[in-house]
Parts: sequence; structure tokens; C-alpha cells
Amino acid sequence: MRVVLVGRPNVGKTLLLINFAAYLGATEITREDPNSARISLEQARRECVSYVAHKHLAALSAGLTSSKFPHRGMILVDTPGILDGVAEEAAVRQAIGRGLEELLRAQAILVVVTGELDDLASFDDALVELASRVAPTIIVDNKADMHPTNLGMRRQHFADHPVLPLSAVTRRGFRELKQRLFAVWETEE
Ligand SMILES: Nc1nc2c(ncn2[C@@H]2O[C@H](COP(=O)(O)OP(=O)(O)OP(=O)(O)O)[C@@H](O)[C@H]2O)c(=O)[nH]1
Ligand SMILES: [Mg+2]
Repeated sequence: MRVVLVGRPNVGKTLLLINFAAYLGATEITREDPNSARISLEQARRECVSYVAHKHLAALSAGLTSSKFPHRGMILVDTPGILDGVAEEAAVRQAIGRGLEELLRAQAILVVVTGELDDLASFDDALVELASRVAPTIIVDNKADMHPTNLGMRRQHFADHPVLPLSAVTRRGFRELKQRLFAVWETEE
């Protein structure tokens, strides 16, 4: 099952991928640069997470297995932050294009949002709308350690999808995210 993380720049997709993969037992990350290198989680955190948007454009993924589903793998796939507009740099435009292709191939989608950037929330709506046409979609309200989440309002807003408050840093919400994803994994053909 391909689980694709999408969202605006800087919402914490990459750190979530790395720390959640670690939580599920992964010990390395694949980085699709010309060498398609396997790197440690620590190196991935050091080199691929940044508060500077689009600093790291190479695709990252983490392969996972579970004794519950021995014949079915799960792969978590990171994508570059999607912009509400056209990126100036060609490399960023191409990377976003590859990210959107990943989104279209997903079997489950995590739309990562954060309460820090509420002024752009209508773009989150557009992403959720697109994602939900492709695959089961879970909304991850990241950076819950930094902003108080008005969960009632969020859940009312995204009424058709589960909304999970979570922190990629403190790992709050990982257990519930795992339960939700495993429920999708279970029903996957
Ligand atoms: N406090 C806090 N900081 C976070 C959390 N998740 C990510 N960050 C920080 O937010 C910044 C952006 O994180 P990234 O994981 O690089 O964000 P991204 O969504 O992958 O960004 P792009 O790849 O540019 O789209 C980094 O400085 C992270 O350390 C979180 O849950 N809590
Ligand atoms: Mg990233």
C-alpha cells in the first residue's frame, strides 16, 4: 500500500515521514537522488528536514512490513510542499509535478495541515478535495505541540474525513494514526 503525504510547504511532512516510519519500526529511508541511496533516519532528519521551504527536493520513502499483514508491504512516500500558484524555480515545479503524480498513485493519503498558517486554509480544502477523489484520506493536523488545536472546528470543517491532531516532534497522535492506517491497510486488496 502506497501512503502518500501531501501538503503545503513547511507543514512538517518530511519530519512526520521520518519519525512515523521510525515509530513503525523502519531503520532507514530511501532517497531518490541519482544514487537512490538508503540513508539512516538520523541523516534524513539532518539533511531533509528544514524550516526553509523546498530545501530538499529529492523524493523520500520508507518501506514497512507488519507481521499482521506478512504478504503486504506498506510504503510511506514524502512529496515536496505543493504551492497555491506556480513555483519560480524549474526544479521546484518539476518536483511538485512528481509529487502530484505520486498523489495520483496513492492507496492512502495523508494531507498534512497545520494551524500555524490558517490564512491559506482554502488551499488545504482544495488538496483534501483532490486527495479524496484518489484514495482514503486522513487529515493530519501537525505541530500540535506549537498551536492549540481547535479540534471541534477542524473536524466540523473537514467533516467527511478523520482529522488527527499530531506532533511529528513529540510523537503525539502516532498511535491513532497507526490505527487509522492499519484499518485501511487491512481492507486493501
Ligand atoms: N514544533 C514542531 N515543529 C515541527 C513539527 N513538524 C515539523 N516541524 C518543523 O517544521 C519545519 C518544516 O519541517 P519539514 O518536515 O521539513 O516540512 P515539510 O512539510 O517537509 O516542508 P517542504 O518539504 O518544504 O514542503 C522544520 O523546522 C521542522 O523541524 C512538529 O510537529 N512540531
Ligand atoms: Mg519536506
